[in-house]
Amino acid sequence: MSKTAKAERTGSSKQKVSSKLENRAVTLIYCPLHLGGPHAGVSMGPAAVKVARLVSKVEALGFKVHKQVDIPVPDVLYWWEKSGKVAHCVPEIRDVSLALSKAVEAALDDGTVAVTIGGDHSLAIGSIAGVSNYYRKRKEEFGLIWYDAHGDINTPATSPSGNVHGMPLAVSLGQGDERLTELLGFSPKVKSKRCALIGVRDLDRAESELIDESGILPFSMRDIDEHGIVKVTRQSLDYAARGVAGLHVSFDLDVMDPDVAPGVSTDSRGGLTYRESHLTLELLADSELVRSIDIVELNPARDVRNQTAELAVELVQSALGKNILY
Ligand SMILES: [Mn+2]
Repeated sequence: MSKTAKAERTGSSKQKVSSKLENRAVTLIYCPLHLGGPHAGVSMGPAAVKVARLVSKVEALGFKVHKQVDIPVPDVLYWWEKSGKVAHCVPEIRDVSLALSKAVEAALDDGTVAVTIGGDHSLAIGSIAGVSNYYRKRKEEFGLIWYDAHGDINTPATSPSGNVHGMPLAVSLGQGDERLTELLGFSPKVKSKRCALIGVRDLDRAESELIDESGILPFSMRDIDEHGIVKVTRQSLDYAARGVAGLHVSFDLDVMDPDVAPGVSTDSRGGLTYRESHLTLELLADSELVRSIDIVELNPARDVRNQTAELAVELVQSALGKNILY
């Protein structure tokens, strides 16, 4: 491509990311929450992502790192037997969720993109609460795109394990333990008509029914195999992001195939490839609506040479609009 053509396409020969973000700055929020399941290794996720040079990789895109925030998590290891009808560690997860919600809301108030690094997926209860409160104050709507091998839509009544990291989507939709759904004093945090779920392939018995009843738009791996990740991503945007002021991306690394992302707590074969994962986030970035991102379930205790942490950093870059050619 000629230099002129390149400049016309990009507006500037140096530009590497989408241009419409008013303030090209991010707030990096580290939330080593491990109480949503029995996989304590997720508490090392933020440390592994720091080792993988998250800050400099984000700065290399031309973003300023406005602030880095560490969310305190109780330094305890719980061991529990599987038991039905009871959600584990709810008071502790509620406290962490409250602190995280404030940090995410403040990041958005500051005009920055809020990037939360986990930690297990129960942290999305807090991040989405913060996002929701931000748009609520402004009387604006937001959309949610949730990437996961699992449904994360269990309630204490349906969960076979009682692990809260299997419940955060349900909580955000207003279903489940009231101590969590009523965080910040309102519920639901997101409307089901503004939610898409991408990559599911491993559902508990009741979950497919819950998904069906919920009104969210789900795409299984079979849908992605049959129609391709581009079509699935565009349909998700059409459903969740039409007319919204911003988009929250909740990315569980277990949506990827374990061959590519081995360092997760609950891996499941047959997931997204390396390129599908990047491409779907690049397409979201093209919408220029991404204002907040969770990267969760990174478990360095199960990783190989920190490759999943490095991948997590690359995925943040794609979600922030890193382009390969221009
Ligand atoms: Mn999940």
